[in-house]
Amino acid sequence: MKIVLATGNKGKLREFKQMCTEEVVAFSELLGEFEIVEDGHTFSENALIKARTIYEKLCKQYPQENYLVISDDSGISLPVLNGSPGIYSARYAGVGVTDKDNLYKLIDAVKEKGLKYTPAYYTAAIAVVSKYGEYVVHGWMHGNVIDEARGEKGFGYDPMFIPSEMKLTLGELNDEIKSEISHRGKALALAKPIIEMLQKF
Ligand code: ITT
Repeated sequence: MKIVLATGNKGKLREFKQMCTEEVVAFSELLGEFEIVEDGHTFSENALIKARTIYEKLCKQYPQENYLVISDDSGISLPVLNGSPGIYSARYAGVGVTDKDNLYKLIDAVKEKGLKYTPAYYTAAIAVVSKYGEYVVHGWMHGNVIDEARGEKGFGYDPMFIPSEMKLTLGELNDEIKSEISHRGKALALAKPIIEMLQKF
């Protein structure tokens, strides 16, 4: 059974490839690159939309193969902003913007509140779709966001996020440390037994 990642986000791909012991390929290697309309109202709805879309296209294009598709819908939420940007994290500064545009818009929002730092959390919903069924699991990482960007590691909002019990931002910590505590790492730990079970059928 081939494992395919239904994401076009290079930061997520790098983290999944580092966390998965088995071989995983990006959907673009098999289907080319294209956008998926994420019009769900929750992280889990959007994760399922992405995994189903890729699974259906793979079945059509490679009917002889047996695929298991994994997707990730994630984002950062600030209680001081009533949970924003949440499921809109990728388009916080608009459609077709860069990670840096989103990052600096959130830094500006923190500054506008007159805050140096404020609580925040990341959420990840991971969907697993195969011919044996559909599953969704979640993981969270809590911490604080600060009013500046520090470090070049990670991706997205990482340079402004300091995980609980830590002093450095995720922009300053390496991928191995992030994976142990991250929303994505926690969700993937829950998804792994499901993936193993589906591979045994
Ligand atoms: P795919 O849908 O192709 O997977 P995407 O970037 O559009 O890629 P999402 O819709 O799930 O993915 O949006 C997630 C956004 O939330 C992402 O663009 C980042 O800005 C942010 N994000 C999620 N996880 C993050 C992490 O671990 N570190 C930093 N930012 C993260």
